Amino acid sequence: MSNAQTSPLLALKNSDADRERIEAAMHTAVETQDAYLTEIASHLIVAGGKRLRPVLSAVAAQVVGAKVSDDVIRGGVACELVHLGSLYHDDVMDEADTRRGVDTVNAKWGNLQAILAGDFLLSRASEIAASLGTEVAGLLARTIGWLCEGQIAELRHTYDVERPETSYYTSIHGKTASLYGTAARIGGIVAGHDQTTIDALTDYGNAYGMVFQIVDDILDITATDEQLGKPAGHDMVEGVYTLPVIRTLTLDTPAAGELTALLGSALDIEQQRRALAIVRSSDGVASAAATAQEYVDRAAAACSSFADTEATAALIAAPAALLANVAIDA
Ligand code: GRG
Repeated sequence: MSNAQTSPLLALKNSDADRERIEAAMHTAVETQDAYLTEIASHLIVAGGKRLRPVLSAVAAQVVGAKVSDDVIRGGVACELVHLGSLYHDDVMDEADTRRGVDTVNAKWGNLQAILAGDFLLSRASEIAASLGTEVAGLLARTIGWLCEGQIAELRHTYDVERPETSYYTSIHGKTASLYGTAARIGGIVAGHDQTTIDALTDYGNAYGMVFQIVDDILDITATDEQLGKPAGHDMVEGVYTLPVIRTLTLDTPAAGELTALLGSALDIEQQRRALAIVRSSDGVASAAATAQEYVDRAAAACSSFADTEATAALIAAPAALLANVAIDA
């Protein structure tokens, strides 16, 4: 299950045409003289994906009514290639078999191919960023570092029932939000917006990314196996304790005590069912959703100085639409 299938960012008047340009630029970006490498590097592009990062770059370019230039599209594509490269590496680390409804690159070709093709995607992203100037090149390089930092922050606390919230925020800022912040910022820089608008777009992208990841983490607990396309509670079983779980663990209730005793190591099937039932019925889910709402508000506040355009309205609506996927019984 994806939490952004019906995003207002995908409903702008010229959105379909821009997405066709994004598709074409994605394929061009990974072409090489080696058909084998091109096939591996294209694998997840062909498989699908929402292309939300380049879409965000394009919408960011339009907040003052600017046309979406080819360079804005290429800047967004650089971000999407970083996203893809990180997925190639992530699937190796997780030994994942499927993604976007197809075999992962590691499952189909092997770990070595997946690592190298992931590196190749980062290389093509860097080349595009360099062609857009030193500011964009430096920003993309820094963002790749943030993704690694986010992933490390997560690894450091796997199976840690005392994982601090600060670790969770550092992790999701690095692994998810920073690339949205960068996609929006690159859209603003390449479109030639003023510095105040560029900074506000960055704040917006970061806040959007925080909502995206918190909602994803809540859905991992609350959605059904069918909706998710994988067993619910997968993160918790893998030892990745996300915000709803961290919040449940810190409650002063017997169920929280039981959860603390259960977690901390691998779970058998019965323990998985019980742990999931505890988190689902606790206040931790609503409390995590309330935090997501704070980021929705932050994203809207970041848009307060933008002109009253269709693009601005879509930016304001998008994070709230993400959170609406989480139905909380009050
Ligand atoms: C090599 C750049 C690099 C990083 C290494 C592996 C790693 C460190 C970071 C990966 C972190 C990671 C998997 C973050 C989650 C990203 C995320 C939000 C995925 C879901 O994105 P969607 O919904 O997916 O946009 P689609 O399939 O639509 O693109």
